[in-house]
Amino acid sequence: MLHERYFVEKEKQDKLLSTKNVKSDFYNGIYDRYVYPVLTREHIPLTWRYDLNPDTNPYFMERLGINAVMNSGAIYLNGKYYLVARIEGNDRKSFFGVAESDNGIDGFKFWDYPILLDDVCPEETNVYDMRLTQHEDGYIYGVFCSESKDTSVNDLSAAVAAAGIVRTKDLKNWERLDNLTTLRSPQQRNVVLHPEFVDGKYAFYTRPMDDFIETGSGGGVGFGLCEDITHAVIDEEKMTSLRKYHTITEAKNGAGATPIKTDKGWIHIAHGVRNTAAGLRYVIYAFATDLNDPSKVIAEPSGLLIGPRGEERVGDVSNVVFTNGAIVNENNEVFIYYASSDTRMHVATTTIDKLKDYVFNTPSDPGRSVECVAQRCELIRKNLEFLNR
Ligand code: M1P
Repeated sequence: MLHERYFVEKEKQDKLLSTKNVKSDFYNGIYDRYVYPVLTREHIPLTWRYDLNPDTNPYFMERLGINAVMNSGAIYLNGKYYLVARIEGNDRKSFFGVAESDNGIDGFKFWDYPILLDDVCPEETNVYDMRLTQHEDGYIYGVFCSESKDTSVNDLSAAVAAAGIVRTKDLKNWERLDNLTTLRSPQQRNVVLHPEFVDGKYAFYTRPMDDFIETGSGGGVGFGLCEDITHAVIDEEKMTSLRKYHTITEAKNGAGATPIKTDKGWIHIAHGVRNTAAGLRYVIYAFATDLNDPSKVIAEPSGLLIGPRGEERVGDVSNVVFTNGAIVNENNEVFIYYASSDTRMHVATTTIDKLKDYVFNTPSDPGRSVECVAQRCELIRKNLEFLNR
């Protein structure tokens, strides 16, 4: 017999999973925000957390609790919206689970089991933030952060970040490939596989780092090519979207969702980080690269696209929004999935036309207050002229 509390918790969860999402009253003309998160720790199946047998769990306690559901890769397959979520247990270890929805904005439900990766890296302690790429070679690739203890220094919290690579055709059977090696960068995080071959090679957006937290000399989002995805080695990394002084990317930045192909260029939705007296602030920004040379930035709207607002500002790591997945459906609707404060997942929706208009027609950052005011005055002048015509 099941514990009576099981039925209470099950009913609460069923209600949560069947709650219809609604657009919030936020407006900027670029995208819509939604009132409810699409995934939270309360979405995790009870079978993943409780021992349902009253003989071994008479108090119906959570035996393996979940702390957060966040940074999710996203893919659209056969009319369904899939998130490969980063799920963090109470034990601080993250892992991946597939959640599926019919419409991309609500009803996300986890499959019966999380993803059990092949245990090929004995030193690997933690895995997180998978980016999914439907590659033209026919596979779906997942590129994620593979974190290990840094045993070269006498510091218990020192870690090394590398890019792990898996591939699948159905999100069910995953083949683990060698971790990416970047010959010029000691650490990597926020690595994304480009969906098409470039010069006949696999192309990765990288994030060169000297250290686990600090990017050090790493100047921004990098780009490199490799011949063999099963033993991926990148020799040269050139820079794409740069970190810049007194901008949203001053402290660091990193590739986010797999780039979206449009007739005007590849649209990238990435994250930028700056330091504040209250700690690091993570926001989401966008830029475009050349269709024939996806490393070449051709448009970079000024400032942030999505910043943490309201309840999004508070969580395990407050003042953070972070994306590693977006979906474009057959109607050219765009679903940008983002986590807030390393705690829960949200969606913002827009269209390819709006995203192109935003990326290619929003002025870029002139870099100095005086020039920014001049830029704004010019907008005001044209508006007043228009209003008084
Ligand atoms: O805590 C905020 C984010 O920090 C990291 O991003 P970055 O490598 O740019 O510092 C990531 O670990 C990410 O998971 C996390 O959301």
